[in-house]
Amino acid sequence: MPTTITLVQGDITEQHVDAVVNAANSSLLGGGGVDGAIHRKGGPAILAACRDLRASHYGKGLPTGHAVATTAGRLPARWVIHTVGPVWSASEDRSELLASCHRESLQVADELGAKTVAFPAISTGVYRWPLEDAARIAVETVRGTETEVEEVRFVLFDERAYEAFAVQVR
Ligand code: AR6
Repeated sequence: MPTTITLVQGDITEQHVDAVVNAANSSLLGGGGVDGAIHRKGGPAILAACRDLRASHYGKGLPTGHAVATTAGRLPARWVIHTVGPVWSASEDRSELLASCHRESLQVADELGAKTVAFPAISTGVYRWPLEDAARIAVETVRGTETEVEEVRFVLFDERAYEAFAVQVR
């Protein structure tokens, strides 16, 4: 069955889904934006799990384009899938890394058995990726990925981001 793509304008920390994707950084130790919101609302269990992952697997940090799961702590979701988006560059094409975040997150979701997964607009905040381009890459990649995930829900914080994704999904 093909994955259904849905769009919501709102806060990803409030989504009742199996897994929420976090636009993390390679330290996995938290930050601002959606990362800060997830850690704040999910509570200290998420940071504790991230520290364990660093100690066991990612001493040098989680590489850009990769994804890894932890508990979702007190969030309504079961898991957080942390992925590290690329910082926007005008001189270098890093699209493949942004696509990889989406592909790898879906692969981790499949390993977990997650059927509903919420994504934020990865790299479009602190990492400055132009929204329209990020939306195109995100939607094309989800459409082009073989997965058992039944619903991918893009959760867009504001109307501009929502519109950028709506253009791709129509
Ligand atoms: N729900 C949904 N979307 C949100 C929320 C929320 N609660 N909060 C922000 N956004 P960003 P990045 C949107 O900066 O660009 C962190 O410090 C936001 O409007 O969170 O991948 C990390 O630790 C934007 O459209 O992530 C990294 O250091 C989108 O989420 C760095 O930022 C992504 O913005 C990652 O930067």
